[in-house]
Amino acid sequence: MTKQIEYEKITAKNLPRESLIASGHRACQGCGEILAMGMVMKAAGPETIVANATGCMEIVTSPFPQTAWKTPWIHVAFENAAAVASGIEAALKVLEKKGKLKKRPKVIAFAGDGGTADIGLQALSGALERGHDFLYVCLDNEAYMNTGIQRSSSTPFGAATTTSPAGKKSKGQHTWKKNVAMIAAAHDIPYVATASPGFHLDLMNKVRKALAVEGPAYIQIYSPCPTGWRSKPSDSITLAKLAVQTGVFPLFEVEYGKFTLNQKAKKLKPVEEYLKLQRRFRHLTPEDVEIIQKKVEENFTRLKKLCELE
Ligand SMILES: Cc1ncc(C[n+]2csc(CCOP(=O)(O)OP(=O)(O)O)c2C)c(N)n1
Ligand SMILES: [Mg+2]
Repeated sequence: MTKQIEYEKITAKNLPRESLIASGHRACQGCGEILAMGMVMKAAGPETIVANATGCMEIVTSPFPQTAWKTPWIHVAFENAAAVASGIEAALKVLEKKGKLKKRPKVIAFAGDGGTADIGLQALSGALERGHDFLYVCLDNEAYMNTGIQRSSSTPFGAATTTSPAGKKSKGQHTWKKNVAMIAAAHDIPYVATASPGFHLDLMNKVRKALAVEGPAYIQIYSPCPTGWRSKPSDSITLAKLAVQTGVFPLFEVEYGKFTLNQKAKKLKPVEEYLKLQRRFRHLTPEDVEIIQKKVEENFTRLKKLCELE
């Protein structure tokens, strides 16, 4: 039998009110990352130490000499959020052993998809394997947005970015999105999940579960980026829902190795509904859309099998 994670559940009635990231930060209108990060912090609460890799979120929340952070926060290099979080966690355990801490604070590492799927993957794998008690959150806006919309290995097939441009000889990104949540799950850690700010209660309860387990947890959060995706800022939440409903970014969790699908398994909406709201995909032909549709369905079927739904 799978172990049950005991945690304090968040419902619409007891939503945490305290915002731990102050308004006045420099995030773009409709930014999914800042929205998601705010939700994570509300669920985590003030007794939390944050290590934040270079990327949009570090830049927009800490323009010198100001900070939007109300918790202890450290800016770390592009590649080492997981390594720094490991060090903080190890130091906290020493202080606890020496009786110098009443209660051990939670440790959260935030990094973008570039900082996670590309340059920080080795540090992430090491931290998961060593078993540190921390939560790693990947804010996945599917490109290197901070430095000017360059493709990452988390950029989806067909998306135009500045380094995978669409034109006569190119259809944009020609590789499929790397699935880092599955890579994290392969480390056999206590908790892995995907989440979307379009489903805020699901997201916040996943954070609660991730912080309730002893050992490493990983959450990949889908984060719409109007600037990089060339979508309307007012469509960000619609996109955050459509990505899930079309199966492009399915919601699932892995608790002590057991996979669960966190959305209706029956009928997916056509991917076209999702693609057409973003100008990064506007060059795609109906044939290209069909290729993406097929791949999404294949991936979803594979996930349902892991969740023992097929
Ligand atoms: C070693 C190193 N290489 C490159 C950079 C430049 N750099 C800073 S942030 C960034 C992209 C961040 O992308 P991502 O992690 O996806 O976060 P986002 O900005 O999209 O939130 C790059 C390339 C750096 N800071 N350090
Ligand atoms: Mg990114």
